[in-house]
Amino acid sequence: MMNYDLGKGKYANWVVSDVSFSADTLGKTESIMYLGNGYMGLRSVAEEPYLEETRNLFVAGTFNKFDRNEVTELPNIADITRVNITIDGERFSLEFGSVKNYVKQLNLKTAELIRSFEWKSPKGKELRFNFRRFVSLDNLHLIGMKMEVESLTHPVSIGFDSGIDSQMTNSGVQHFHEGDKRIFDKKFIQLVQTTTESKVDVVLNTAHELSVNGIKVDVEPIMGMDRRKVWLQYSLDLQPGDTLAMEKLTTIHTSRDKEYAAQEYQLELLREKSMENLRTASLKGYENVYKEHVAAWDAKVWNKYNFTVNSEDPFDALALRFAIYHLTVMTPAHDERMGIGAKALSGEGYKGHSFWDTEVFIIPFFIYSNPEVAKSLLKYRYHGLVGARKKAAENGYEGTMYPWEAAWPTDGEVTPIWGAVDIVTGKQTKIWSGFIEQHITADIAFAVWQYYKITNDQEFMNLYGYEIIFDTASFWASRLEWNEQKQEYQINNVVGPDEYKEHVDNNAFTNHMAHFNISLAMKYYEELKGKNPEILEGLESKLKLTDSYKSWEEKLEKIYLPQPRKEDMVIPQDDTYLNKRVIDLEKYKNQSKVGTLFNDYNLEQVNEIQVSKQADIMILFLILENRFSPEVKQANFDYYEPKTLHDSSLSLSTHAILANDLGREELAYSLFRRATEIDLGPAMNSSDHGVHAASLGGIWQSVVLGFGGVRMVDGKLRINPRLPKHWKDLSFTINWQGSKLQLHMDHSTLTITTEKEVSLIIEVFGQKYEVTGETKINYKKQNVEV
Ligand code: IFM
Repeated sequence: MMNYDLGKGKYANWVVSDVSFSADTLGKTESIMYLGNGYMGLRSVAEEPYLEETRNLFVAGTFNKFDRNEVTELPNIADITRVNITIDGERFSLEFGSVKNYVKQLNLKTAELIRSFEWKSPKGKELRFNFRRFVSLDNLHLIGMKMEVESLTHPVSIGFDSGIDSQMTNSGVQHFHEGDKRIFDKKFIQLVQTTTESKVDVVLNTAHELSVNGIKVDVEPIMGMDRRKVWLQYSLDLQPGDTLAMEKLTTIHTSRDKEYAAQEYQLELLREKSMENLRTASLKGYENVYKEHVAAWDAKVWNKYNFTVNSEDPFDALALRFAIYHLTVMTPAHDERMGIGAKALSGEGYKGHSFWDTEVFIIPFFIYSNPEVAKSLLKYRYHGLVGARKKAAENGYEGTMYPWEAAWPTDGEVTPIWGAVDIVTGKQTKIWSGFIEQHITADIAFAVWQYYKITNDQEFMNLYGYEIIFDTASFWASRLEWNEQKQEYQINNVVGPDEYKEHVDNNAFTNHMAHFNISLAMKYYEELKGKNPEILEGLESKLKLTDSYKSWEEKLEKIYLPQPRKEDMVIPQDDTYLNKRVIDLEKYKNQSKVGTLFNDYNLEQVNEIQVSKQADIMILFLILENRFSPEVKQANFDYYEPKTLHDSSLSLSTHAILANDLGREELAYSLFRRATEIDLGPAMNSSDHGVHAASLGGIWQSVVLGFGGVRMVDGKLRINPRLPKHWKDLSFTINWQGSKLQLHMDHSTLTITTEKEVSLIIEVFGQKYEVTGETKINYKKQNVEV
């Protein structure tokens, strides 16, 4: 059972806890409490094994394709977390004996996993266990684990074996060749494994330190080796009151590590280097490397972003911290060749692939809070031009057609073709997104534009940004279909953001975004022609820009952009949506688990009903907000919100922001709360395959773009705060065009503090202000965006 208020004193609202052990619902805390640093992600599985556990360790970017019928995925690296413990020769497990005071918790501030309880063995011997674990943010290759066992009532003999186990699979798929295993000096263990197709070498090293009552003990271990496994077995006796402490430090390095992109790689050297890293960490000792990790979290995360949410309900602050924790651990900020997985690095779900989730839901956090990381994520898409151009060519288009799901940048499209069972035919449902969910190409161009406008990073644009925007525009120009009868360009046979509508014509989101993409390319082409023609010359041979421009110019004004209907201002989501059957959705709107519609209908039938899986037009209203009037937003929110089941985790936060913009404060807050509960809520199975990365970005968006009202509109900063009634105030730091702004807002005053000598213009509820130093603005809230 989850609990969110166990953190006390300086850790108040920093601790996520599970206070009762259940061997049947392990997935929840394994996922939401997973540890990571962007280089790797370690699921928070118990040390002792359970049948229903999912023991995962992923290293970003190490993709491997098992065979030609599968798509590439992040392989499950060897496990170092399992410890087989015996007490007087009997296996320790919480499924035997009895347990008291069980608490498993993630401290978000220190990024530490702690599990503690008292256990009475079936023979009546009582022991106290305390496990700690961290994945270092200071040394990206390092994992620390500590186990303390105190004998409470009897003399006991405790035994455990622990090492490196590469018998791991991804749901049965073994991605590795077995490599060398070795134990040095009966202490330092090394195991090498190599992926079967991509040939990535992974080297793991581990070592243990034992102490009793704080005094180091040298216990001679028994060495063990088996197929894909190497370990040390220790045993020792404890008297009542004695505490055994075992500290285990592990390092992981791979041939994918960034330095080997630029320098020669040799496995032997990697083995030495990774072992050296472990020896250095071991010399420092567990507590010291842990302290360095905590200091890194303070410096790189908490003190940098400076968030405070002052709410009558402390959960709100915890939920935002939880989101920021996850946004940090999911992001491979160290390597621009890697993107963010839709399930982060927390589970096998979506195979570690990146979707539009990054550009539309996650990148805004980094653009405003840590632009260097946003740049790295956009460079990942720049490197992905290779795969995206391949996809365009394979489909008969020009330019850059980004894959719906992306893995290694050169891979191109990696969306699997077959998915869940069709409840009518019993066959697998075809996943059309990889073929026809195409809006991602414009979403990426949009993200580049947003990054540029918020950071002013001209160098990025010159080197990468313009090329992405031009070449994506060329894709759209070649993708448009001329309708002779209507004398307009259309985009037919797509899946829009709402994935319950397949093979639709003129999805409003897709058409508007394509139009935006082409008009942006034209604007920059014209701007560069005047100001910086060398950039255009540089791109001319690669992109045939002169011809492209002609085609953009010829087509732009003739693109069909779905418009509000006269009678009720509703914009058709696509050509047929508004003519489909309307059914009573109450039962599905009130569901406690997503996707219950599929208990009654298959996807083909859902396609014929006015029901949406997720926000579609509402995202358009959020990201291209000044294309639509407040009245149109209102009318469409009223029409589509009741038809949107929020069966995708990418939905609630967008509707929360729109509801808040429209002055529906209570609805906005309740949608926000539901968004926070996607991973944090009481449902014990919803995160089994991993956390919902986009939704975590959405939580930040709801707070900063929604309640905080921070938006970039046409390159200008607008701040229209609308805090929930029970929030006293909100503060955080953002970056705006190269300088840091500290924002503090309550229900009537917005305080902006700029860096020294910085002066800028911002708009607050329709009024322009020049701000410099500390500026207080008393504002009067308006309900609908002006
Ligand atoms: O990108 C999303 C999509 O919008 C809905 N299905 C899940 C994908 C990955 O999160």
